[in-house]
Amino acid sequence: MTVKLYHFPFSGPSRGALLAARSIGVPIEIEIVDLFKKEQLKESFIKLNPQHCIPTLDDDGFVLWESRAIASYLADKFGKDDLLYPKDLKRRALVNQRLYFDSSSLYVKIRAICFPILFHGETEIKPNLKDDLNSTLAFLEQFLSESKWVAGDNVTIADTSIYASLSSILAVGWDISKFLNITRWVKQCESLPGYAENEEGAKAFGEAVKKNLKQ
Ligand SMILES: N[C@@H](CCC(=O)N[C@@H](CS)C(=O)NCC(=O)O)C(=O)O
Repeated sequence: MTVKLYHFPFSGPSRGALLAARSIGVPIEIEIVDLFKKEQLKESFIKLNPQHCIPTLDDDGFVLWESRAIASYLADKFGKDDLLYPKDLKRRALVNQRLYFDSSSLYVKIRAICFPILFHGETEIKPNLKDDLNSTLAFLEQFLSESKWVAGDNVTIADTSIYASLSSILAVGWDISKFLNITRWVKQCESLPGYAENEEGAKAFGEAVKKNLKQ
């Protein structure tokens, strides 16, 4: 039985889970849950995931949500080796730290900028939110000044998660030119399996945000 992912390409977390799955190489059956049509509130979906968020994974009846938990599970279960999600205690802890950095800081700052513009009629990015994101990006810049990828010398699920988040704001046109290591890493991420698929969703997201921004 294939693994099923309830997915919406607009969503950074959803793309993060899928980008991880593409690097892992596990075949995925995708079912689109259109958040604009509120399909996540259908009874059948709420039965599956009472928190009604995407991404949601269904692996032969084992249902899991939270994009980074999905990426970790898939890497542990289907990874050909442990490069993407190391078994070594300290290397794994570093990947986890970067994953938590994404979920509790980077993605949160990006969402704080984009959601009011997408859904609440804002037409400008507030300067404090801009500074907030750039301060967080400065930490990412520091991580990347110490290693080729965000958690060491090879790609891990921290890269796929963080790249899926960052690509959303890059598609809005965020200037990262002063972050030389992030710029280098973003270029490296073009080699990730599923990169084009992620870009497509990020682009749609970016266009929707830009459409509501005052020129
Ligand atoms: N921390 C979660 C965030 C998931 C999330 O917020 N998903 C949003 C789309 S970006 C969603 O499904 N919203 C619809 C809802 O909650 O009803 C993850 O990483 O998976």
